[in-house]
Order: sequence, then C-alpha cells, then structure tokens
Amino acid sequence: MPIALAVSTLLAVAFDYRALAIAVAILIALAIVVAFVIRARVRRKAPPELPPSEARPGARIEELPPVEVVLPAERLARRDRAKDDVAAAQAALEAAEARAAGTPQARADVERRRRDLADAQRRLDYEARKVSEAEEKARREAQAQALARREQAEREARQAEEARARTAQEAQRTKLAEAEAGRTLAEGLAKTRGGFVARLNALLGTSKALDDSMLAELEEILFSADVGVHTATHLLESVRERLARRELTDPSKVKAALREEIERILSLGTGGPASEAGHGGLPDLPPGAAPPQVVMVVGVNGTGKTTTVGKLAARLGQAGKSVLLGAGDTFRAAAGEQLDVWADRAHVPIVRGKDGSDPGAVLFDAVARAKVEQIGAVLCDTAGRLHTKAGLMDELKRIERTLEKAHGGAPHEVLLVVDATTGQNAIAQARQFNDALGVTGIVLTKLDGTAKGGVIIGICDELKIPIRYVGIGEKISDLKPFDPHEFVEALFS
Ligand SMILES: Nc1nc2c(ncn2[C@@H]2O[C@H](COP(=O)(O)OP(=O)(O)OP(=O)(O)O)[C@@H](O)[C@H]2O)c(=O)[nH]1
Ligand SMILES: [Mg+2]
Repeated sequence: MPIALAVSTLLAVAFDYRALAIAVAILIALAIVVAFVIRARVRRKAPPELPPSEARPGARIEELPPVEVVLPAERLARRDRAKDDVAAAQAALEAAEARAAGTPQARADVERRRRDLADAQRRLDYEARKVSEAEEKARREAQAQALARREQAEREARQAEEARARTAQEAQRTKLAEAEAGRTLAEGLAKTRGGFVARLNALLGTSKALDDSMLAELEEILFSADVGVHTATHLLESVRERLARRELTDPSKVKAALREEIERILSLGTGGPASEAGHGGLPDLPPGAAPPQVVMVVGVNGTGKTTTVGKLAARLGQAGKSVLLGAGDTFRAAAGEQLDVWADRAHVPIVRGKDGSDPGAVLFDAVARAKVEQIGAVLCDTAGRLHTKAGLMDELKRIERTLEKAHGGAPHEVLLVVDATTGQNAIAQARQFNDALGVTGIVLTKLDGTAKGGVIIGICDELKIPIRYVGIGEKISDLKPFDPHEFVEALFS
C-alpha cells in the first residue's frame, strides 16, 4: 500500500497525470487487500502442524506387553464429525454439479463447493492423524505401565528368591556350625588330665598321711609333667613352704594349693582387658590406635598357624568384627590355597600373592586394603620357620617392619603359635621368637592330642607372655580363649 501510494505520487509529480495516478494507486491498494483476505482464509482452514509422535525411549518393542487402549471420546467424536462434514461437502458438490447450468454463478457455486470439500477432507485427515497419534501415545503409556508392573513383580520375585536362598544358606551354616561344634575345653584336655593330673589326683586324692614318700612321689610327677624343671621346682618349693608353715595338713589341701599356684602362674602376663568378654582372647586395640588391628601369626613349621588364623577369623567374625586374611606364607606351595579354604569357611576376604612372591609386599597390600575398606582386623599368616635359623628369623623381622610401614603401630599383636605336643621344645621356641620379634601373645595348639599340656604352665612361668588361645582340635570352633581359672577347672575336674 505505501509503495502504491509512493508510485502514484511520483507519477503525478512527473507527468501531472493526477487522475491516472490516483486510479493506479487505488487499484494496487485493492489488489493488496484481496491478497490479504485470501491468505487469512487459507490459513484459518489449514490444519496446524502436528508434534512428532512420541516413542518411549529405551523400550524394545518385543519386550512390550500387549495392551488394550482406550481413547478419549471427544477425540473420536471430532474425527467422526469431520467424516460427516466430508460426506456433506461431497453431497453438496454433487448437487451443485447436477444443478450447474453453465452460468458463471453456477460454475462459481461448484468451485466453492469443491473448495469446501477439499477443506473438509484436509480437516478429516488432520483429525484422523490426531486419533492415530493419540492411539499410539495411549498404547505406549499403557505398555510402559504394564512393563513397570511386570518389572516390579519380577523384582519382588527375585527378592523373595534371594531371601529363600539366604535362609537356606543360614540353615546350612547352622548345620555346619552344629556339625563343627568343637569339643569342650575339658574334652580337649582329656589326655593331659589322664597324664600328670591323673597321677596327682591318684596321689593326693587318698587319705594317706602326708609323709616324705608322698612328697618324693609328688616331685617325680611334677618333674615328668612337661612343665619344665624350673616350674616343677617352683611348684614343689611353694608346697614345701606352706607345709613348713603348717598350712597344708592333708593331701587334699596339697592338691588345692597346687591348683591355686598353677592358676596364679597361668594368670601371669594375662593382665589387661581382653576383647573376648574379659578373659583370654585377642586384646582390644590400644586406646587411640586406628584400625585395622594387625595381627602377625608366627611359629615353627606345622604348629598350626594357618589353622589358627582361620579359626580366629571365624571367632572375630562371630563377635561382629570385620576381618581380612593376609596370605603371608608365599614360600610353601599351596599355603595360599590352604588359607583360601579357611577364608571361605570363616566367610572373610583374603589377599593373596603368587607363590614365591615377597611376603612383606602381600601383607602390605592386605593392610592397605583393610585401611581403604575400613576392616577391623588383618590376620597375617606367615611361613613356618626354624627358630634356630637366623636368616629365617631376619625375614620375619623384615615383615614386621613392613607392617609398621603399612600402618603405624602395626603389628599390634605378634601371636606365636606353639604345638603342645612338642613339650619342652615349645618353651625354647617361645624364647627365641620372643627375642627376635617381641611376642605379645601365645596360642598353644594341639592340646587335644597330647598329655604334655603341662607345658603351658612352664611357658607362663618362664616367659611371662600371655597365652591368648588354646587349640583343642582341627575344627573351626576348636580354638578357645585362654582363661586361667577355666583352664585349671577343666584340667582338674
Ligand atoms: N588336633 C589338632 N590339630 C591341629 C590343631 N591346630 C592345627 N592342627 C593341625 O595341624 C596341622 C598343621 O596345621 P597348619 O595350620 O597347616 O600349620 P602351620 O603352622 O600353618 O604349618 P606351616 O605353614 O607348614 O608352617 C594340620 O593338620 C592341622 O589340622 C589343634 O589344635 N588340634
Ligand atoms: Mg601355614
């Protein structure tokens, strides 16, 4: 319009054809108005752009369950109305064509009806598309819901299955524990009780008079009781002193005095609170020390180190402590596998290295892992060695230093495992290991298999190192925290 006006004005100024310029301007303006009207009409009737149909991302068609789809009634009604409109427009067109008499007015009427029919058809296409899109969307949603319901049901079934498996496992474990229920301390000490203790009972359980021959026999029993010469002398002296003070008037009193003295000796070095209900067992970490508690298990070949590590892991685990095993015996072939089996039985993790690898490095890794995973205790198995071989003892010292590097203050416990069946040799071993490493506790194993259990009295008397546990069998529960009173009761009962 402004362009038309400008053109006519220019023409008028240039040629002074005023009337011509005005007419041209009016014609141009009219053409523009008509163009606008037509465009507006077309736009009003054109179906709007449709959004792309939605698809549920991630869902695979084959995993979607079949569903029934319910469409909104209003959407269907609109499509049906559009269908009716098409039919009506079609009928109107046909009527107009039939009426057409060749007049321009009739032709214009037919043209108009054709346009109406095209519009109605477009509208129907649009509504039909909307219906199928709505159908697709509703189907997807219903499928998604059905899928979610199915997944939920599967999840619940899985959880129920896991719970059933757990219960079965628990039952299995209980059965295993029952089957493995070790012997009592009294049963474990049966052989020792049948040895020197039985002889003591036979001698001192009589109503015979206390005379020199009885004392001579007592001396003979004590000296052959594997308690060691030093301790046997000590026990005899204590009896003689009390006899001299006339405190012991009959054999039963001598027996009671001996029991008392043995319990006193066994209590030496056991001072300080221990983690297992106050008697025996592994002591708690010193105040202020950060976990993990690192326990290094040492001893000569075959004393029961690996077995003790496994049994101890099970004990600590049952007491609620998290435990990790370090397979520091990389020397003996299959030592790692042996500890693996114990880790399985005790349900604790294990860090192993290759056979022949550096034991210090394996144990360093074990402690590092325990720190990262906040595990309460690391039990480090080591290769058995002769206490008389300096080179082998030096290797243990190196491992001890490595543990200290891995965790300040470690090892918190150096447990020496000694085999009770070796009798007096156990005392010699304990002395050598203590000199090299500073042993903090002793585990006396295989008490069940020997009458030489008296050695425990000699170890306590000579070395003053606390006995932490006693091993009384090969089963997982055959490791008992050492309680002097309980021990003496079991020995003399
Ligand atoms: N009867 C009995 N046997 C035990 C006891 N403790 C360990 N044993 C057995 O002693 C044998 C040796 O045990 P290990 O744990 O392999 O001994 P180790 O000290 O690790 O041996 P090395 O690694 O070769 O030095 C195994 O047959 C154990 O079952 C116990 O308290 N009583
Ligand atoms: Mg071993």
